[in-house]
Amino acid sequence: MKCIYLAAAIAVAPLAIFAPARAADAVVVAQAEKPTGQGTINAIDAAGHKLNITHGPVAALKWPGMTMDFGVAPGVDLGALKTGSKITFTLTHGAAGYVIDSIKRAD
Ligand SMILES: [Cu+2]
Repeated sequence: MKCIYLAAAIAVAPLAIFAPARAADAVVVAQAEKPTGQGTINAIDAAGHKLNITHGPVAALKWPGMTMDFGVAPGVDLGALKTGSKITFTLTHGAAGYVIDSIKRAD
């Protein structure tokens, strides 16, 4: 049995050497594929920097479509948005769950 384990260790070793480079690649891919959703703004809470959105499915997160409140990252300008605006948005995971970190008007 011992020689089988040894053979397995030798076979795995080269993969371990390349693992750090692959992990770095994976991070870049994850950033390029941020969860993206499309929806319609129901309400804008400018003071709280929040939006209520009815959004379609977010495939990357396996979310169904729903109506919900989202916090919006401080750098995102809500001034160009109106109730009823159709938007495409990306999400990033913050301390308190997912927040919108970019918004594009789709109408
Ligand atoms: Cu939702």
